[in-house]
Amino acid sequence: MDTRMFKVPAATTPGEELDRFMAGLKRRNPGEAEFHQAVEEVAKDIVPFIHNNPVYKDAYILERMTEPDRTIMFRVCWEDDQGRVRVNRGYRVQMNNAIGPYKGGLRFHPSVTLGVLKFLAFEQTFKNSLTGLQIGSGKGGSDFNPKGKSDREVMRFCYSFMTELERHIGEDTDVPAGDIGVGAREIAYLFGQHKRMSNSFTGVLTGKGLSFGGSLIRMEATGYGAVYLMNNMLEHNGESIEGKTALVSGAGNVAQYATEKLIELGAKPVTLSDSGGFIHDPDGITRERLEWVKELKNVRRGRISEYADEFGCEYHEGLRPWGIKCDLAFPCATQNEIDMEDARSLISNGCLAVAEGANMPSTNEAVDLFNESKLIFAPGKAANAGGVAVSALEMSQNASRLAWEEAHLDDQLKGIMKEIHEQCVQYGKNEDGSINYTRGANIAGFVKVADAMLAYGII
Ligand code: NDP
Ligand code: 2IT
Repeated sequence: MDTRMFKVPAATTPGEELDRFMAGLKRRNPGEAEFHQAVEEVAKDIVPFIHNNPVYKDAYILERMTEPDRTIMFRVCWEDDQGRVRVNRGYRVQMNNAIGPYKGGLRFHPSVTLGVLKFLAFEQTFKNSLTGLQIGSGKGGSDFNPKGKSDREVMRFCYSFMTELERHIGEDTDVPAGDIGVGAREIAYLFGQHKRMSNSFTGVLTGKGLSFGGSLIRMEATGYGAVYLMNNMLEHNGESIEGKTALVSGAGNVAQYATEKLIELGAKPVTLSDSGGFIHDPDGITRERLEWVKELKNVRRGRISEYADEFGCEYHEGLRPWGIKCDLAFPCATQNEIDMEDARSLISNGCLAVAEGANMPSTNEAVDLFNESKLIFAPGKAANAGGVAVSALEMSQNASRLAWEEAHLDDQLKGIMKEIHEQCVQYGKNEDGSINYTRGANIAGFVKVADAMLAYGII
């Protein structure tokens, strides 16, 4: 790339520098709204920070961090059960490997575009840095929709997807994992095809089944980690999780295990959702009902509306849960599921704290509103880092061909989330003593990667 594209005239204020930086980014990445949004959320904190730390500014670190090391796009052909030829698009964005091999999930969802994956890969840079482990950042996936497909169709798609991806990944190069639409079933098909093609059994994917190199706690890690971080934030404010009413959105991997940990810690989760709407169970989702949801979503692959039929509670079609009165909120479905209006209702209903289990579930306007209010807000890059952290622990176990015990892994996860909380406090303290976790996570995540990039020279 011609670095002159990044040259900006000397600016006087961080505000002007931010405007110029964002104008350049939008010009170079037209039409990628989610990527613009994710970068802007970070740049709002980083541009003023590097204004005061010119060593990063002079080396164009933020400009380099927003340009992926490489993006790979490829055709994925497969045959459906009717014998028809189907064509999807596959991607892998290898964002930044300054502090470790590229690491991040694969998303299979019809809404996947290059811009969506660039936003996710960019978030991953900061998140992975915050874990304190040796993992760089990446993200990939496809516009393939697993919904309504048979197991064999999903298998054929995964084989075809991996047939191209295999040459680009490796345990020391790039280690994909799951995300929306990619769970235990898909990872197993992908790993099986990689093993066959490469004639090697390595930790090239995480989130694997326990019988072929998977780690205990990985399945639970994102949801549990979000609740651990919430616990850290509440304790920091002299509060606790016990007895709190919680809204959870989503009904997939992250939502299920956030709900499980909330129940275990004595909170009362009252909602779950999917793309059809949300259920409201005012007495609290019990362990038994949660087990039913796991079977519904992971085995039968049904809709959350069936919960309302089964247990006789309300189902709100086409709506999101944020209007229900609560103490805590855990958005665990997808990006931009909390807008200004949702943020306003959470605040005016007295919600104490929000921890983002999903990636970028709040719009930038909603994030600003949360941070200007008394509500305690943890961005996804801090709150959902437990998943990728345990993925890194899976990589360590694979490299040493050992399997660690559940209690040991859970302790490590708790320790990592506590450490993330401390980094946010260190870099995000406001003058009145409150914590801006968004700024804390952005700056702490940035510094580690930026220092490595500076050390390498101009790469
Ligand atoms: P799953 O596929 O297991 O579940 C996703 C859930 O979100 C489903 O209930 C799904 O409903 C809902 N959802 C997905 N897309 C939309 C949409 N466009 N509108 C409304 N609802 C939607 O994914 P995960 O639980 O793994 O991921 C959830 C979020 O957490 C994502 O943002 C992901 O990036 C993030 N995350 C995941 C990690 C992991 O380890 N899995 C780690 C860190 C973050 P439906 O079935 O109707 O589509
Ligand atoms: O967004 C994420 O952090 C994930 N989907 C998990 C990535 C991973 O490599 O475990």
